[in-house]
Order: sequence, then C-alpha cells, then structure tokens
Amino acid sequence: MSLELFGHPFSSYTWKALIALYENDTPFAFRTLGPDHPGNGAAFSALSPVGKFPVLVDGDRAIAEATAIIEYLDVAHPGAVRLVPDDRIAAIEVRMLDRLFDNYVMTPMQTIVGDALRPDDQRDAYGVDRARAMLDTAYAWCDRHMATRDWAAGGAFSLADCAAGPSLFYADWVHPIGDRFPAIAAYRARLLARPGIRRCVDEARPYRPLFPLGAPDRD
Ligand SMILES: N[C@@H](CCC(=O)N[C@@H](CS)C(=O)NCC(=O)O)C(=O)O
Repeated sequence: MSLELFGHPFSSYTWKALIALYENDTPFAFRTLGPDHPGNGAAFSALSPVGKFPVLVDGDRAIAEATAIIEYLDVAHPGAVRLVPDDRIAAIEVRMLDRLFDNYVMTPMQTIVGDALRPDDQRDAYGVDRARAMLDTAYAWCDRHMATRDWAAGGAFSLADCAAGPSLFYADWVHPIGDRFPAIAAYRARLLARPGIRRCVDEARPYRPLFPLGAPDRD
C-alpha cells in the first residue's frame, strides 16, 4: 500500500513532514488541499482529528501531527537518513529540540502570520508583540545553541532539523534574524541547502504572492 500525504506546498507543517519523505526518497502520493482539489478535502476531513494538516495515510492507518508522522516514517519506512536515534537518551535530545522549534519558533511565527489574515478590526497587537518577544527569546537561545554545531541535535540531520527548517524559514520572513544572530543565519542557510528542504522551498515558490505579510525577494 503506498503512502499518501495530505497537506499544502506552502504550509510550514506540511514541509516538516515532506522534508522527512524527501530526505529519504520515500515514495508517496501528495494529496494537495485547497479549493481546486475538493476530493482531497473530503478525504482529509474524515481523517484529520481537528482539521490540521499534514496527515499521513499508510493503508488503514492515518497519522496526524508532523512529529508523529516523522516518528512513524522512521520506524515503518526507514531510509538512509535516520530521523530519530535508536539511543533513547540521544532521542530525547532530538525530541526536545523538535518541541523547542515547534513551540517557540513555529507557533509565534504562525501567530504573526495569522494576525495578518484577520480583519483589521480584529487584530491582536498585544498577541503579536508577545509573539515577537518570544521569537527574540528563542533566537537568542538558538544562536547560542547553534554556535557549536551544524545540526540541531546529536551531530546528524534529524527530526529536530525537519522542525527547524520551516520554522526558521518563515520566522525570518516575519521577524528577521538579520545580523544579530549569526549562528542562526548560518544554520538557516545550511538548512536551505539541504536537498529535501530546497525542494520544499522551490515547490512553494508559486504560492509566495499569497503570503499575507508579503514574501521577501530572497530565499
Ligand atoms: N501541531 C500540528 C500543527 C499543524 C498546523 O498548524 N497546520 C496548519 C498548516 S501549517 C493548518 O492545518 N492550518 C489550517 C487550519 O488551522 O485550519 C502539527 O504538528 O502537525
């Protein structure tokens, strides 16, 4: 039974799962969500617990949450790039970094993007200020963390880097990393040079005009 991934090429969490699939050349069918694909939407609605994507389908099994999808791929469809180490202590570091990128980079980035999609009279300036403050805090931590390593955890590309790729890609668009955090800037460049992430960036390029804050003319 072939794998199917429901998601959208411009979605940060879809990227996270796609990166794992692309890094290992894992065969799968991409089921794009959007108004042009109503059949995919109907199938997705029946599978997704709360309407969030991506969702991976493997035969009778549907897996939601990008981290769980990557954990599943690493066990059920492993490739040359192991995404979660077998060593349980090393795996905890990978999972910790995955949570840090999702919770403190991806989430505030999504808050800022989500605010820009709201009607003018329902904007949340306080929430956006707090999201920017969280990004500053996370950037300061991440810069210290990345100053002494190439990949987020354990010396090899992992689940944590699948989270960091889309997090730092889009976070830099909404809250520029600039010159303040050279280790993050170098890490982001390393992530974008990774073939699986490069492919996500390129496949999302046609959707850039939809970015609510205006996509910068780079990357
Ligand atoms: N915790 C989820 C988050 C997924 C998520 O936020 N997906 C966004 C796209 S990047 C989504 O489904 N947005 C549509 C919506 O919220 O209605 C995961 O890790 O997969």
